[in-house]
Amino acid sequence: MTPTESISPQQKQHFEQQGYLILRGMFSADEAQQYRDHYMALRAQGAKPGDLSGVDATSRDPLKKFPRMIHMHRWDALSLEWLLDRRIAAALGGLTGAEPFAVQTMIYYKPPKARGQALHQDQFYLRAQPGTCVAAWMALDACDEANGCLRVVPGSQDWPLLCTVKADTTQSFTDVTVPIPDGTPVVSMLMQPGDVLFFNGQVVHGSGPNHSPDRFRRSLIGHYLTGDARQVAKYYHPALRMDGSVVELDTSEAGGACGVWVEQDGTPAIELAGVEGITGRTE
Ligand SMILES: O=C(O)CCC(=O)C(=O)O
Repeated sequence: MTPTESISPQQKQHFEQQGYLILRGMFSADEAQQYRDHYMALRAQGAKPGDLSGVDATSRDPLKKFPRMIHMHRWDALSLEWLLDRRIAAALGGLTGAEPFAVQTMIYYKPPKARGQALHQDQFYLRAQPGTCVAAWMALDACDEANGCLRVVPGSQDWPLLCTVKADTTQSFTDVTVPIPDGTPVVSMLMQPGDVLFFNGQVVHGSGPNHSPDRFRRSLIGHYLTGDARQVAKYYHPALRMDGSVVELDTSEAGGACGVWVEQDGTPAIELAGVEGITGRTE
C-alpha cells in the first residue's frame, strides 16, 4: 500500500483543517496489550537511559512511581520497531505528503491520581525547520475524561508558536502552558487501545489529571518531522528515516526537552539532570 492509499481524501482534509486525525484500530487490542506488558516490565526494572527524574517507588506522587520514559527507541528494539512501523510510516506519508523522519519515542504511564500535562505545542520544543513536527499518539488503555485523555484545540495548527506562561503545577507535571483565548474549544480525544491520534506539531494539546481511582492511562508516543525538515533541536538528534538509517540534519538553535518536571508546589526539580545535549532551552 502506498502512503497516499492508506489515507482517504476526507481523512487528509480533516488533518489539514483540524490539525489532527484519529485512526481507530490501527494496532490491534492484542498489540496494545503486548506494549502495555512490555513497558510495565521495563518500568519495573528501575531507572532507564533517558529517564529524567528517576523512579521512586515510595513517593506519594504517582508520577514518580511511574515516570514517563523518553527515547526508548535508542536502547529498546520493540520501541524502535514501533517508531518505524510501516502503518505509521504510511499514515504520516499520506497525511503530510512525504515520508517523515523519526526523532522521539515516549511512554506515558499516567497512573491513577497522576497529574496531567498542561496545554503546549510540541514544535515549541522540537523546532523542526522548515515544516513542523507531527506526533503519533497511541492509546494503550481506554482513554476518557476521567483518566485524563489527551485534549486538543482544533484548528490551532495554523497558530504561531505561543509564548508560554506558568502552569498550575497541582494539575500539570510540567510548569509552563500556553494561554488560549477564552471560549476556545478544547476537544477530548476518546480513544481505545490501539487507536492512534496524529497531530500537527503546532496544535495546542495537553491533558488533565487522572481522576480515576484505579485505571492507568498509558500512551505510546512517537514524534516525527515532516520530510522537508532540515533542522531540529539538538535533543532530538539523531533523526531517522523510516527505514532506520540516520539522516544528517542541522541543529535548530531554539528548543529542548518536552517540559520540565516540577514538584506539586511548582519548585523546579530534577528533570533537567541527565538531559543529553539540551541546548537553547526556551523554558
Ligand atoms: O499524553 C499526555 O498526557 C501528553 C502528551 C503530550 O503532550 C505529547 O506527546 O506531546
